[in-house]
Amino acid sequence: MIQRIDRLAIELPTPNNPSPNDAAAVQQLLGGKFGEMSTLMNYTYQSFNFRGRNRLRPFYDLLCSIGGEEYGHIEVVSYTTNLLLTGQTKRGMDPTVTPLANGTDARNTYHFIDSGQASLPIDSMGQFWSGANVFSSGNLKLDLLHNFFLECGARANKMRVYEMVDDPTAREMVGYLLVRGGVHVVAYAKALEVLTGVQVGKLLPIPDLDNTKFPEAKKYMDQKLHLKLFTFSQDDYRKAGIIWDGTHPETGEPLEFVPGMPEGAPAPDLDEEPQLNAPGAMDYDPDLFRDIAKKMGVNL
Ligand code: MN3
Repeated sequence: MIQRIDRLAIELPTPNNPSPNDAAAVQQLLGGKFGEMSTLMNYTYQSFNFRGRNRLRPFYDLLCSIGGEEYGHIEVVSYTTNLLLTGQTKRGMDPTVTPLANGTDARNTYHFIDSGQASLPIDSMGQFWSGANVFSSGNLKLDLLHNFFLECGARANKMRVYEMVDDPTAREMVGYLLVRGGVHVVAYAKALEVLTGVQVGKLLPIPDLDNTKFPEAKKYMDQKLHLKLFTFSQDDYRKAGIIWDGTHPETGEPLEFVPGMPEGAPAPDLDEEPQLNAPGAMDYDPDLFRDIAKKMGVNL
C-alpha cells in the first residue's frame, strides 16, 4: 500500500516568465521515455513482480524505497508544468473574445483542450506515456542494469531541458531532480556492485557533466541531498541500507541512509482559469456545505 502526504518534495518559486512552450519542454521529464512516469512505473512493477524477496531483501527494499520517491517526482514535474501554464490565456467568462487564442500557437494544444492548462502524462511532443516503457524482466541483474541506464538517460534529458528553459521554476525542479536522480544512479550502481562485484561506479558521471555545474543542483548538494537515501516508509525497507553504504563514488563523502522521507514543502495553490471553466463549480457554497455536513454529524 502507499500513504500519500499533502506536501511537495521542494518549494517551487513562481515563474518569472511562464510560457506554454517551456511547459511543453518540461513535459519530457514527466511523460518521456526517460521521464518520471517511467522511473516510477519501472521500479513499482519490478517491486510487485520481485521473486525470491526474502533471500534478496536488500534489493527489494531498494526498489521500493526509490519507487516511493518517484511518486513525489512526477508530482513536482507536474506542478512545474502547471505553474508555467498558469495565466497563459485571457482570463474571463466571455467565450466570444477567443480567450484561448494563445493556445493555437503553443506547441502543445492538449494543455488547452484536454486539460485545464495543466500537465498530462505526455512527452514534450504530446505523445502519451505508455506502459511499453516499463521493463520488468524478472531477472534482477538485468532489471538493475536497465534501471542504471534509465537513470543515466533521465539525467541526460534533465540537463538538456535545463539548457532549453531558463525559467527559475523549471530550473529549481531540474536542479533538485538532478541531485535526487544522481542518488538513484549511484544506488543502482552500488546494487550491481554488491550483486556482481563489477565496479559500475567507475563509469560515473554519465553524461560527463558534474551536478555542481548547475547552481540549483549545487544548492541541494550543499544540503547533502546527494548523499541521502530515504526509504519513503515509516518502518519498512530498512535493508536498503545494506546497499546504500560506504562512500559516494564521485565525491568520496560518506553515504547516509535515512529511514522515512524528507520534510517537503506546501504545494502551490493553482489559480483558477475561468475561461477554461477550471475548476468551474461556481454554484458551490462552502457555508451551505458546512450546514449540510453539520446535520450529518460531520465536523468540517
Ligand atoms: Mn526521479
